[in-house]
Amino acid sequence: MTSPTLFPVPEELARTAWIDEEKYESLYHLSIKDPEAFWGEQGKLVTWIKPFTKVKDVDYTGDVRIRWYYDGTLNVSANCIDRHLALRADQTAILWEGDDPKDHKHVSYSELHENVCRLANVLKKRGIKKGDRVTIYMPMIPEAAYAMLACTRIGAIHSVVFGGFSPESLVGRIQDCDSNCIITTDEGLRGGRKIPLKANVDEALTRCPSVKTCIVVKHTGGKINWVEGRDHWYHEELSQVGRDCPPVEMNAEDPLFILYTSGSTGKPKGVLHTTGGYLVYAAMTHRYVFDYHDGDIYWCTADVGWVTGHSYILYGPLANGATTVMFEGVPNYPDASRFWQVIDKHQVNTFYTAPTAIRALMREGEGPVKKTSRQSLRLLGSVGEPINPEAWLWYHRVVGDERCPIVDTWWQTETGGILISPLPGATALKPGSATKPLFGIRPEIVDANGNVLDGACEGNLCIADSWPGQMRTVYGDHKRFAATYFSAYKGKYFTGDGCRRDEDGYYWITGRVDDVINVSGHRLGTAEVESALVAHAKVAEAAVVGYPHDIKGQGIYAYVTLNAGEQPSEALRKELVNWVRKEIGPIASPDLLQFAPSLPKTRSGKIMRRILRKIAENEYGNLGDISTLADPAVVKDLIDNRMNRG
Ligand code: 6R9
Repeated sequence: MTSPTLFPVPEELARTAWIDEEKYESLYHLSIKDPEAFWGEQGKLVTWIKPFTKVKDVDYTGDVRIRWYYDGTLNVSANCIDRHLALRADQTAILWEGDDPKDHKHVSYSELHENVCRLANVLKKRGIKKGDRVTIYMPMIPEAAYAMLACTRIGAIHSVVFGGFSPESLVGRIQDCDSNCIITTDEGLRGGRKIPLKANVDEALTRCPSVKTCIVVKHTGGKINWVEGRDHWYHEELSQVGRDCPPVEMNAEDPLFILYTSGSTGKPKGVLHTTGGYLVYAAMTHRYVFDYHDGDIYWCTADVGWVTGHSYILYGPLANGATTVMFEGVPNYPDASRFWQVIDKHQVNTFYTAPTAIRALMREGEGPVKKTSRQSLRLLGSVGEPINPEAWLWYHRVVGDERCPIVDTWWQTETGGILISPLPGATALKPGSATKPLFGIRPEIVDANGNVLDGACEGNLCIADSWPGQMRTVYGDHKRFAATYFSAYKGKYFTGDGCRRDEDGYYWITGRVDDVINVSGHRLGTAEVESALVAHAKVAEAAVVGYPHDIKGQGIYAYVTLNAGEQPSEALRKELVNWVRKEIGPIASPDLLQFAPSLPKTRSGKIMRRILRKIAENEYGNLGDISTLADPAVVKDLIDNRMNRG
């Protein structure tokens, strides 16, 4: 394979960035040779109540134990707010841009402080204590950030559930962590459409008796149902408490938040992050990867319902005293120029988004981009899925006017922060490659037998040693944690991703190697979609696979076998797609749904997904070995009736 064009580090950045090439090499070397010394030093990025004397205690074998800075104490909200007040009380902490281009709001660090303290007092008044789980189900409004930070102030563990998830999904996430309080909003707004958040909560709570308190932010003013005694208006509650709330002293290893994410099984896992290591890692990576300097206006377009929103809208930027933009809307409302208009309006310097958004906007041509200035931009970022070189080049040339480096950041909910990414002042770029590991990160590429491969190679991506932002457990199921991540390759963290390393030591993520698919940058387990389908009364069996999709990266392809006596029809196809949408949420709606009289199985009854994937990809000429199939005739029917003929 010929090496693609290298995009060198812009000269000015090499001079001004926190990390240049030489520094990257020497610090990386040190971080691997002496992790205790390196991470001990980085630990100073946060303010400790009681400084740590112990840095690291990690064992990837047996039960798996991961502890960082574990005799130190701190408070996350004090680090994200209070410690900045002396210098930045009036600086904008959160720059909110509404769904409607007419709406925006600057929240200063002192306003953030007051709002967070008041809400923390409300939670205390409602009986929420350290260690309690608080579910947050909100749109992208500043109150979502207040809610998260208020939890951290009193030591409650937040579990943010993406506003696009259904009542059913909300129930699962509330019950799994037994949360006793939920914070929500009357309605969300996206692209001019209303999202009935409170109505979804009402539906979910009929099955969640653990939740005694529901705090409701008035956002659209839409009509909602009210349960006396359980529901409380946010604004009324806030006005009844004081603005003084001392931060609670937390151990570095006290839980900070749970975030549910999809895996290979039907039930999402509660990824648990803890206080000290997570914050150090979020702060360090935000500072170096985005080369964050005082005064920069930084915009990450993710939703706080995903880990990117946690680490790179909220915790990383605020720990660094940044101005972080929070956007309620969508890229194409009111039109396809919105992102670029917001960049001009707020003079954004750093812009961090997902490949799926870039591909969708690319389809609209250069016009909507070129009618804006974008002169304030200095750095672009990408996250969530592999970025194809075409989209990378367009992003670089059209959006960044060939002036702005692109940091393609690879990481996961489990990793807490970015692990593989260019540093803008240090790394020459190759379109489509996440380039090099960050400090302290030891990627290893292993073959199916667990042999570690050298030099240029391709295989499964593992990480050989821990870093402070790593998840600590699956909430309530430590066995599952050890089994999911540490059993495939002994003594290593297995990421679930495939990866290639080239002759220059650059990493190229090739996508998931397990039954997880990535739809528009959102992670979904195929098993989750299958469980939703078989829950429908007319469905006997279902198999779900991903297939290449121009905009979404991967689309969802479902094969459905109906119960005896049921007839396939267009109406039923629609009904099933809507059913999944209702069971999980819009992001899980199958793009293509094929009725299959039966599924290809081995004689022992295992569905042969490899074959289903090939047919979904329209690559049916190359099915490989099908001699183990119980009934080869099944395959012919699947091919004849395939849905993807593109
Ligand atoms: C942060 C986030 C994690 C999965 C991950 C991988 C894919 C994320 C990527 C990328 C290639 C990148 N992924 N960033 N693949 N290049 N820059 O997205 O977390 O939602 O847990 O997804 O996303 O497959 O394993 P999460």
